[in-house]
Amino acid sequence: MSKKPQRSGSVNTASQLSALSKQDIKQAIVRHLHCTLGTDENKANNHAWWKAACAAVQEQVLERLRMTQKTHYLNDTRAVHYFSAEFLMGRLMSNNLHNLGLFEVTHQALLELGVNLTDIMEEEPDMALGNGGLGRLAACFIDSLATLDMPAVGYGLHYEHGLFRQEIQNGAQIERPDSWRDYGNPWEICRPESIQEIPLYGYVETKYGENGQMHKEWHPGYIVKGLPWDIPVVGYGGKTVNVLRLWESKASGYFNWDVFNAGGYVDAQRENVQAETISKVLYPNDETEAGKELRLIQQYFFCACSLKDIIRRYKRAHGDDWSRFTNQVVIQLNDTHPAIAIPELMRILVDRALMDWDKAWAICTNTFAYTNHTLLPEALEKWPARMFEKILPRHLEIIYEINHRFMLQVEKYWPGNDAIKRKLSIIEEGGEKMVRMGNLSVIGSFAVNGVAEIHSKLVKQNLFPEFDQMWPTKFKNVTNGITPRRWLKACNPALSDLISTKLGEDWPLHLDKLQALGDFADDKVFQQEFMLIKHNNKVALCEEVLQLTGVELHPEMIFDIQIKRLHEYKRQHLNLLHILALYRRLLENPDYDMQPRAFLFAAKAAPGYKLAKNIIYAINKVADKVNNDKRVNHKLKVVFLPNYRVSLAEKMIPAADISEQISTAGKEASGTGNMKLALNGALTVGTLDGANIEIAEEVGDDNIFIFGLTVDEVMALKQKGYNPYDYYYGNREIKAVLDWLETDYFTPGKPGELAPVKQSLLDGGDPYLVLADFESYSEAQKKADLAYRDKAGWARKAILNTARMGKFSSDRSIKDYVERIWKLNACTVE
Ligand code: 26Q
Repeated sequence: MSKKPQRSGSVNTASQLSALSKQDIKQAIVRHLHCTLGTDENKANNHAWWKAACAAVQEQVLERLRMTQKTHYLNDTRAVHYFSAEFLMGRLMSNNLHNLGLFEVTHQALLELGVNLTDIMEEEPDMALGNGGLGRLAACFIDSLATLDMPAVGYGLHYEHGLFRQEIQNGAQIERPDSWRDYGNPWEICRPESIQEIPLYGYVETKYGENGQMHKEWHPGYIVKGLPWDIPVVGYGGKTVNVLRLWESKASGYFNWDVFNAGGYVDAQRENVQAETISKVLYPNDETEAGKELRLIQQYFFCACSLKDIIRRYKRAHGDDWSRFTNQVVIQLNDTHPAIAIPELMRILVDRALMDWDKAWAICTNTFAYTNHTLLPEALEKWPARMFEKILPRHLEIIYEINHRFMLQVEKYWPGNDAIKRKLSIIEEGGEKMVRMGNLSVIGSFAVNGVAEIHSKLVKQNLFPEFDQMWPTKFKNVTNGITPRRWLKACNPALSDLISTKLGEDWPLHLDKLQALGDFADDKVFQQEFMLIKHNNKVALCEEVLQLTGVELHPEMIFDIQIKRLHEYKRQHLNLLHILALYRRLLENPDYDMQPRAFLFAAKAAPGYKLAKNIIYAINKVADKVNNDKRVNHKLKVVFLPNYRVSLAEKMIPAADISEQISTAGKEASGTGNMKLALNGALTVGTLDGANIEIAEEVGDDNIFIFGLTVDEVMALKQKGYNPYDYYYGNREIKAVLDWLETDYFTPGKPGELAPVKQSLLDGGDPYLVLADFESYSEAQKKADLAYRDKAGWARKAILNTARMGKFSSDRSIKDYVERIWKLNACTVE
C-alpha cells in the first residue's frame, strides 16, 4: 500500500539550509580540480575552476536528488509530467548555488583560492534549448515546481545544437551553430539503463482474433533508441530536487528488411531519417510556419520516449492494473508540440494493453491538459495527413477514429450542421488533408488554458468558441509567471540585498511580500538607494555594451529596452519609427527638448523570416548613423546587442528604465519579459495586450505608460477596413520617416536597402497596425520622457513597480495549475 502524500510544512530559506562550510567547499573544489579534471591550483584556468566548482555543487545536488526520488517513490506520489519541446534553462551555476543557499559561502571559498566566482560563471555556456517565451516559461515552471515541493518531471529533447548563435555582420543577422556541449555539461547525467526504443514508418496490419475481434498491429520500418539525460532541478531551499529528462536519439541498428522487401517503402527508406539527426537541432521558427518532417519526428520521438518512461515507472508500483493511472499521472502539454502523445497513449492502451476504446479514451482524456500560447493563425500547428501516414501510420488511423467518434458527438449538439463539423474536425479538408493539432489537443484534454486573462478569453471567444460551448468548464486561465530566484535574486544582487534589509530574507518564496516596499516609495533615502542600484547596474551594462558593440553609453541616459524574439506583431519597427522621429526632431531643432535616451534592442529572427531580418538590419543601420552623428548623439543612442539569450537578459534587465511591450493588442498571448523588467524596477511603455493588462492593474495607471488601440478597437478597425495610407498621408512625421527609409541616408550609396520595412507598412497593408498606433505611442513616450525629469517621481514609480509584481511569481502560476488543473499534493523531502 502506498503511504499518504504529505503536505509541505514551513519552508526554510535557502541560507538556513546550507550545512557546508567554506572549508568544505574549498576542499571539494580542489579535490575535483585534482581528481576529476587532472589539474591543479596553479595550472587551472577559469574554465577548469568553473568545472571543478560545478562538480563540487553537483555532489550536493545529487545527494538531494536521491533523497527526493526515494521519498516520492515511498509516498507513491501523484506527479505532473511537463511535456515541452523546449526548456530554455540558460546557465545553471548561479541558480543552483542560490537555491542551495551556497552562493555566498562559495564566493568566499573561491576568493580564498584566488578565484572570482563571477568570472568563472561566465565560462558556462547557456543551455539554449528553446526559442523564447514558451521555452523559458517551462524553465521557470520547473524551478517553481521543485521549490513548492511538487512531484514533477520535465520531459523534452536533448538537442545537440540549441537555438543558433546570432552574429551581426555589417548590420545583418548571420546564424552560427550553437554548441553548448562541446566541452561537456557538468550538470547532466546520462542514464543508459533507461534507454527506450521508438518505432517509426512501416505499415499497419489488420488481424482478427478467434472471436472475430479486430486487432491492429504496427510493423515499423525502423527503430531508434532514446537515451535519457537527466538535469537535476534544485528547488529554492534545496530540499526537493526534481529532474528534467531530455532524450537524445541514437541509432539502434534495427531496420526491418521485411517491410523494405514488401515493396512500396523504398521511398520511405530513402528519405528515412538518420536516427541520430532526430535530436540534432532545435527548429528556430517560433510563431512562424514550418511543416518539416523531421520536426514531427522530433515531437513523436520525445513523447513516445517519455510515455514509455512514465508507464515503466507506473508499472513498477502498480503492475498491469491501469485503474490508478489517472490518479498518479497528469501530463501537461506545453502548446500543441507534444500533442502526438494523445494518440500515442491511445495506441499503447488499445493495441498493446488490449483495452477497449472507451476505457482507453477515458484514461487519455483524464491524463492530458493543454496550454495554448498563441492565437496567430500561422503558428497553429497542422501537419499533412500524408506525412503522418508515412511516419506514423497507426497514429493516423487512431486520429481518424478519435475524430469519427467526436463528429458523432458534434452531430448530437448541432444536428445536420456541416459547417460546424468542418470547423471542429481534427482533419482539415479541401486542398491537402491536414491534421489540426490544436483541435486534437482540445478534444483529448480535460483542461485547456490560456496564459493571461485576455488571452484565455480570446481562446474561448475567437479560437475555440464551439468547443467552449460543448465543454464550458474545460477552458481556464492561468496567467504566466517568472521565477523571482533567477529574475531578481540572482540577476540583481544589489537590489535583492536592499530588499532583504527592508523585508527580511524570504521574499523570493513569497513574492507578495514585496508589497511592503510600497511603504518606502516616498522615502527619500530609500529612493536614493534604489536608484543608485539602478545606476550601478546601468554602469555595468555600459561596459558590456562597449565591449560587445564599441558603442559608448552614459548611465545618465534613459535606458529604454526592447528584448524579445523579432516578430512583426511585437513591433520592433514601431520602436524604430519612433527613434527616427526623435532623430528627425533633433535634426530640425537641435534644442528639441528631450531627456538623453539610449534605445537598446536584442532579438533573434527566425532564419527564414525575411522581413524580421530586414528589421534587424534597419535597426543596425539607423544605429550606425545616429551613434556617429555628433549633432545628436549626446541625446540619442541606439544599440543592437547580438545573440540575445538568457544570460544576456540577466545583464540587461536590471539596468532598464523603460520596458517596451508594444505588441498589437490581441497578438501577444502573455509576455514574460514584461514581468521580469517591471520586477526589476523598469516602467512599461505598453499596449493593453497579454499580461500587460494585468501588470497595469497591479502597478496602477500612474506607474505605467499605456497607449494604443485595444483588442476591440483593433478588431473594429480591421472590420471597417484599415488603410495605412490614411496615416501616411495624414501625419507628416510618419510620411517623413517612412520616406527617409527609402533614401540612402542610412545606407550610403545603397538606396532602397531599408525599403522593405516601409513597403510592408504601406503596400504590405501594415497587418499589425503600426501606423495606426504610432501617434499614441509617440505621446506615451513623451509622457515617459517628462516623468523621468522628476527624479523622485520616477524613483517612486520604479519602486512601486518592483513592489507590486508579487502576482507574477511563477510560484503563483504553479499553485494555480496545481489547484485548478493538476490536483497535486506537495511532498516534503527531509
Ligand atoms: C512550431 C512549428 C515548427 C517549429 C517551431 C514551432 C514553434 C516553436 C516555438 C512555435 C512556437 C514557439 C514558441 C512560442 C512562444 O514562445 N510563445 C510565447 O509563449 C509565452 C509563454 O506563454 C508567452 O508569454 C508569449 O506571449 C508567447 O508568444
